[in-house]
Amino acid sequence: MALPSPQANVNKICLHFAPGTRAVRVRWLLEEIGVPYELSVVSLWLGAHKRKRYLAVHPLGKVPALEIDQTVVFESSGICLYLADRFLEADLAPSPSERMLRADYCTWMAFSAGTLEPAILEQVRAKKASARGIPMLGLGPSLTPFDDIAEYMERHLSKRSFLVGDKITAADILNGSMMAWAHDIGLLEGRDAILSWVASLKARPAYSRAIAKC
Ligand SMILES: N[C@@H](CCC(=O)N[C@@H](CS)C(=O)NCC(=O)O)C(=O)O
Repeated sequence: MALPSPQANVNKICLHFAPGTRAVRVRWLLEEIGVPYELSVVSLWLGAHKRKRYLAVHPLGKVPALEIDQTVVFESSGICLYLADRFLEADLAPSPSERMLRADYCTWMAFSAGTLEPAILEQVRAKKASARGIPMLGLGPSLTPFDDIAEYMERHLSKRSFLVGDKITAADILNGSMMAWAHDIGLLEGRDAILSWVASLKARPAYSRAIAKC
């Protein structure tokens, strides 16, 4: 049976974009998929990404963000994961039933944001600093300040018990394990919603088993 083309059954897709940023990877993927989309150029130069109108799309005021299927996806790797699964017919992701390929694919999808990107940013900072003959630069705009993240997550968790839907997902485990560290070093004072989420995660028997002595 022929698979439907990527154009079939698609509501409006809008990519919030700025040239030369992480938004390029999402535009590239959309182009590979071949699905029609609208480009909304956000001027970082003019600070449009920190205006109220755009903050309603991306709560941290960053690009990219993708409006699709009556919702918004942000984080470039999250958007790429979503799109590749959403348009499986474009054949840019192994299907979940192709277990071995999918395992490799998950590794590489997370590798990009978790391992490759920070290592490259580090090199960029070092190169810029040495070109200017100054000590290593601060992370600046390449790193989102922890307080901005905590404020956003506090708002998010004040309306729900878990990050996604109404039951625990792997997203709670990934982000919750980081926030447990943040808690340990005293970064969560006054963040009641995050604190109660972390406490509920730490109360899970599986968490106790995960941190058991071995
Ligand atoms: N981890 C995020 C990072 C997003 C990000 O920091 N985007 C930059 C452009 S590459 C941005 O919008 N910077 C403006 C700012 O943070 O004020 C992603 O991959 O989408």
